[in-house]
Amino acid sequence: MLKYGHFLGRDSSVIDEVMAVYMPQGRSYTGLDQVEIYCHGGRSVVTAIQDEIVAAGARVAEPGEFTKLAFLAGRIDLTKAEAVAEVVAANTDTSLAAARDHLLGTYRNHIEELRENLVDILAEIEAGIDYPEEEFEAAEQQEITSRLDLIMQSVKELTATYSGGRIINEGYRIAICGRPNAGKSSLFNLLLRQERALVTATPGTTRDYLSEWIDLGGFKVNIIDTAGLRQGGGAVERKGQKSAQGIIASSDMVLWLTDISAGSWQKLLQADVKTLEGKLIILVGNKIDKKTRSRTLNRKLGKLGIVPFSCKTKAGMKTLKQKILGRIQEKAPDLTSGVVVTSARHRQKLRAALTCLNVARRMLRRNESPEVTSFELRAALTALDEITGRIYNEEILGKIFSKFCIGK
Ligand SMILES: Nc1nc2c(ncn2[C@@H]2O[C@H](COP(=O)(O)OP(=O)(O)OP(=O)(O)O)[C@@H](O)[C@H]2O)c(=O)[nH]1
Ligand SMILES: [Mg+2]
Repeated sequence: MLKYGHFLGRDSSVIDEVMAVYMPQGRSYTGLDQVEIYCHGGRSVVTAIQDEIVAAGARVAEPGEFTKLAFLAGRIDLTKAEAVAEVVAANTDTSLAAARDHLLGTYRNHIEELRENLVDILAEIEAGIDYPEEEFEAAEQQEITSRLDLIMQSVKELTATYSGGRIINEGYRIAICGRPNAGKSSLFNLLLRQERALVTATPGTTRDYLSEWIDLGGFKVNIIDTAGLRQGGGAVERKGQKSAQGIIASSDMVLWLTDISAGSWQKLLQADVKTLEGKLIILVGNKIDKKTRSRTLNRKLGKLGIVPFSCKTKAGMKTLKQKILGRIQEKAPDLTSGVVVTSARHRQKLRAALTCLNVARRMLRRNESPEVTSFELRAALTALDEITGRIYNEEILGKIFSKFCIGK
């Protein structure tokens, strides 16, 4: 029952007009007896009420403590607890959708199913240890191996979703690169819809890189404006170029800008592209507005896979955005299945499980040492249980919940 009343201080003065609710043990978020007080939202009123409560003997909760209590009370598993933090941190539609699926338990159920299948196999192997006179027949061994294969396949597939899951959680990194004066900072500002980077006609304007976040079609994208790459330049510019190389290496995609109004741009581009081998690149032919007879040029650029573009007139913006989005979507996971690994911690545990399963499978195939097989299967089981929190220790919990904000 939600009650209305006044919150009184120690000196009986009214601090605020509030509503309060009592949730009994077992029927609250934490699973414990819980009271919630709804006051006005101002900073000083909240602090005043908090001070009174603390003076009466309470203490302020640590980051994530409410969710940690819910986990310890067995109300939610670790994947759901972590999903709470993901939901709070989600700042695009896709990251929210992934977090919500984790919260709803589809992901947990998938891991639990793998676990159950693993437990079944383990039981049969351990029965073999206890009754060594009943050796596995070839057919039986074959059957267990193929069941193990299915589990391993699932673990592999799940681990593979992380490359897309990481995009959802940490964002997609796009470096804007090219020769000096190509218009990189102009494009950066356009994508950001804000005059963030300095734009001048002098080549070598950008030295230090600039990094900002944008939402592109529901994806969290980190765009980085870099120093133009060329031979020479002063010491500062050279340092900027060095950092640009590092940014290219760590980015998921490179937007390579070329000033197609400059002479011999094609030759330069050919040489530049060679240095980017192995990277996902989108070539942008900037300053198309400076060219007359742009139709023939457009066709030529199209043949070379270059997006005709102008920062000045914004021509080509739609095509460019669609092209970028298409590339992101190729990598992004299908969220409808709800089983996407977005956490580096989970991926690490899945990899650990896979390593153990590999050893176990080898032993099983050779019909060797059921003790070792069982040991490895148990280790794999532990790794899965550490994802859901069937097995945990204070260190794991500390790491997970310290990332939460206070009050969650
Ligand atoms: N006509 C025309 N000029 C452009 C276009 N894009 C950029 N410019 C001009 O080109 C010059 C360089 O633009 P910037 O955005 O500073 O180029 P940058 O690649 O960041 O240059 P650095 O930081 O020096 O490497 C500026 O004078 C811009 O106004 C375009 O599409 N058309
Ligand atoms: Mg610049």
